[in-house]
Amino acid sequence: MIVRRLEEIEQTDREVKAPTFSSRRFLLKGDGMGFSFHDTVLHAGGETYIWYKNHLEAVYCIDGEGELEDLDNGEVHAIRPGTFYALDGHERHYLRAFKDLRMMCVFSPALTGREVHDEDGAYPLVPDEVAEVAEAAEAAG
Ligand code: 9YT
Repeated sequence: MIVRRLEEIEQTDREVKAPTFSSRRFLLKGDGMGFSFHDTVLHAGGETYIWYKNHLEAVYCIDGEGELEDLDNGEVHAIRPGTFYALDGHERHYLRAFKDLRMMCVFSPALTGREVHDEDGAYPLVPDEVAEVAEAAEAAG
């Protein structure tokens, strides 16, 4: 069993600080669960462009206020505590925080912990995941 507390993660390499958000990674690939789990705070006033073309992400808001703009269909969704969304179609989107947004995020495949958003707003895959995704795509035809 894995038991961790936020204060043990803050200010360690499990806390990744980006210009518009801070991501505290409770579970990473090395923990062997098959997904990663993050407590992410998007800072008030920030706008983040995201396109997770290599990962699936599910997100649950527990605090704050903001919006999600789906750039694939132009829809804008308010985000408030209790809002959940899942990027099951690798949708390109903007996240805007009007107040600090606290989001619980699950990624599959798991992040290794080294990733930072690239110029496309994505997290790159690590080499063995590139092979796994290629195999899955081949199997799906
Ligand atoms: C929903 C969200 O906060 N996305 C950006 C950051 C990502 N969740 C992460 O790396 O924790």
